[in-house]
Amino acid sequence: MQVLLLLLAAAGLCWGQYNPNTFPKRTSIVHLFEWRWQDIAQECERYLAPNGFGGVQVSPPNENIVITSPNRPWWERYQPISYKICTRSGNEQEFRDMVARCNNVGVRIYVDAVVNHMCGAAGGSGTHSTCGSYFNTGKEDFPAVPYSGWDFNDGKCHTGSGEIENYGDANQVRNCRLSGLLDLALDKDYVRSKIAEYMNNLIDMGVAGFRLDAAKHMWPGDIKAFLDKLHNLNTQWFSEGTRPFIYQEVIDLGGEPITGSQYFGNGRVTEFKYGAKLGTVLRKWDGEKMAYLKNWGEGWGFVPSDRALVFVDNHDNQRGHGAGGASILTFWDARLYKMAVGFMLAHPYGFTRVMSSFRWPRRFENGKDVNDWYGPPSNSDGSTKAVTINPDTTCGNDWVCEHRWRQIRNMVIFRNVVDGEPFSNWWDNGSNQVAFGRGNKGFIIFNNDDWNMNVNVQTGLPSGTYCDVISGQKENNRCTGKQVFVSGDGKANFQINTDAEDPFIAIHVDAKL
Ligand code: QV4
Ligand code: CA
Repeated sequence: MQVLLLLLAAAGLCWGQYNPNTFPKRTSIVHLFEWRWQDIAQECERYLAPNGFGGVQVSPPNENIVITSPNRPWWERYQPISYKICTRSGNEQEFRDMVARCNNVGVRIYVDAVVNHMCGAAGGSGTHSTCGSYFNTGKEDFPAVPYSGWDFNDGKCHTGSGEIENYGDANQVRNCRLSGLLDLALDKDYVRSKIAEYMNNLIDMGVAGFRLDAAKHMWPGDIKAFLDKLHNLNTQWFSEGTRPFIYQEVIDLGGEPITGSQYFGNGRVTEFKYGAKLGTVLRKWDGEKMAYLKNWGEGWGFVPSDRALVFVDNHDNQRGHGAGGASILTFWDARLYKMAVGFMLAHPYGFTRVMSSFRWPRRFENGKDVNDWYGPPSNSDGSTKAVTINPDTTCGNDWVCEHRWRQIRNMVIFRNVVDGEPFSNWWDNGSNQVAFGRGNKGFIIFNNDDWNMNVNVQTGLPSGTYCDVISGQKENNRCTGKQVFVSGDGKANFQINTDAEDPFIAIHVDAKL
């Protein structure tokens, strides 16, 4: 029996909360930031499933405060009022419909769980919430949960302001208020039970896992206590005994007492060094160059691959919130961004999340984007606009839909094709021209130098003609973009000029003629 369990563990069949619970050979998820549930349901059916996406991270589905100054910022959704499924993205019935329809086409739903706190202390009292539930921040009263003054940390926080003042003090970070947000007393079994009840409600609807917002601000042991109360996933879509996937938002860029590794017992952690460093390398800041990416991953001081959730940018650092700073690449820097996402999806390290954003009127004053608060595209009554699809398959209504960009979508497919294959055949020119393969299934090559590239390198692939999936793809047994000829010895010639629309080429066995 023990031997059997060991074998099962070795085969990766029971890695519990670390396993994203995606369909086999669906290896990435996409964050559809601020999308409505009805749009996500359609996207699962018409785009995500056919293109091999494994799942969707959705914005917080629970009732939040309505903020009118500024006018409906995106961040109001990080200020919970209750655990009713009722937001600008839709109501509970729409949420249920989305979960079922996505699961039915093999696309999983991951919920952004905001459970460290309720709304800001200055929220006031009234029914200015997305479902009209009454609350009173002065009394710390949230009757729709219900939570009362007893359920918040307050007394456990020892800073003068009641705020987190020093990230060098782990007690403050966990027991004081983050940006004035009323901090829940997660050491109380009652609070843990309410959180578990909320998450179990979602699990029973069919969600596959959770992003734990602000996990750094919760004690790992408190998180474990509410996770231990969670149900197994719904057997309508998951096999018996499946645990929810857990990834915790812990910003660990080094130099603080709180580290990502303290949270490994609960699940994966977000590896924020990943996007910060990759952006620095591609921008060639701090003397970095792509040749140094040879030992990308743990070699760069990142958490172990099987504990990492990785991304180039997220909803915070794409607009200067959270961590990462100026090096973070986003859709605003499209050419470098596509290279970064391409590199991430080709590289075996971590479980990958693709960002999908909305456009906002970015405006810098003294180096800060004064419009960083802008909420999703919305109508005059505040309702979120639909994601419309243009004839060329891009999105309308100011939805950026990076996940639909050909280069990014095709690299999501690339990652699925090379799943399980080793990192192999690294090549570099000592500067910013680099290449690597994934066993004998795929190969990618970049030219981020200021001069043209013309090289013969070992791809590790079987001989034949391959379609580059960056400049085009394989359609009706022909290539719509560049072609690459791999000879009998596995070598191929690659030419990438500095004026190329995208200075990288990727080929894989499913795009072979
Ligand atoms: C303001 C003042 C405070 C004051 C308070 C008084 O700034 O000094 O104490 O009023 O009530 C918003 C406003 C912020 C405001 C606060 C409370 O920006 O000015 O405080 O609301 O009303 C998002 C946004 C925050 C936003 C928050 C809640 O990024 O700006 O705060 O939502 O609406 C750290 C954490 C990490 C966090 C990251 C941003 O370690 O966990 O900062 N990331 C996650 C989410 C993020 C979210 C939160 C956590 C909070 O990814 O989107 O913050 O849930 O690095
Ligand atoms: Ca806390």
